[in-house]
Amino acid sequence: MKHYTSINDIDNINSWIKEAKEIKANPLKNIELGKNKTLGMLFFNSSLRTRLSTQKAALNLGMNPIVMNVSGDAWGIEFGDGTVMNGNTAEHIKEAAAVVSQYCDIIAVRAFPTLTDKEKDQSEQVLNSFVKFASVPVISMESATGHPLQGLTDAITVSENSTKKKPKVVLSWAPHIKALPHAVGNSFVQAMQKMDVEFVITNPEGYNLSKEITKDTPILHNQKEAFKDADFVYTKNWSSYDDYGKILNTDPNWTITKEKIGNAKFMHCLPVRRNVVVEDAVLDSDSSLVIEQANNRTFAAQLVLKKILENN
Ligand code: AN0
Ligand code: CP
Repeated sequence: MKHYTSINDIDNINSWIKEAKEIKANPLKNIELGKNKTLGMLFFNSSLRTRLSTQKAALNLGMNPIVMNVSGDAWGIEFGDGTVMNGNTAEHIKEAAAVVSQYCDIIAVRAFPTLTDKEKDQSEQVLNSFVKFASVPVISMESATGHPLQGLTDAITVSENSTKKKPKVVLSWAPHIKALPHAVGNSFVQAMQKMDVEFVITNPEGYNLSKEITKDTPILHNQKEAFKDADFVYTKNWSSYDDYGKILNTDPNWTITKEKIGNAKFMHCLPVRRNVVVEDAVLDSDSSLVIEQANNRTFAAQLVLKKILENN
């Protein structure tokens, strides 16, 4: 594996989960592996978990992380080919990626979708331009259509907390006041499709994720029916995919409550809006895995960095 930009880059999810658990049990075992190697982390968008856990993962491997908020702090980057650059962008990705590649052994990028231009978002222009023009491996820290570090984390967390051979996992849409990306939902779907779980998705009409992602996974528009006998309820808001980037529904009947999920474990990637997406009683209960889930971000990132360091 040269780059890690999608859940599709995971060749064997069970062996990856096993290795991540070994890293979690002994996080400093490979402290020499990344000695004198630099991880460059470029953020086009906000972050708390990804920014800190990925640095922590690099430090656990003996790497030196360097971090930049690209939006605002760097020159505006042009991604268009052949553009006459007399507008707001001052530097082309061809130079920017080549330059950063000289300072860094691995480049990690966070670049959210526009949610207004479906074609542009589907083309993953920012992430793919780094892959194309950087001379070193590239890691996605959430791109327009995927959040593979989160999806790997979620697979690890489900595996750690399973008491059954084949647990029932439900991905439920929940309301939100802002139009959010599909990336977390997409990567979670792809991760669960690789695992030995009974997996269903529930969302209102008009909110189906891309068919190219959901494939044959059942989609129920009745949340109550979907939650029946669930062992894990993973919640995330996303904007409409078909009516691209639009908010069609903020129905509070979709908010996650203790009553609805019963004994199921609750998962969310965070950040989460309390009492909009999920009520306090769920987050403040023993059923919530969200803090441990965020902890596992470090070990997922560390596994990905380790594999790239070993293979390049
Ligand atoms: C982002 C999203 O929904 O993709 C990041 C989640 C990790 N969330 C928000 O913008 C609130
Ligand atoms: N879950 C997640 O990626 O969180 P941040 O946006 O804070 O990095």
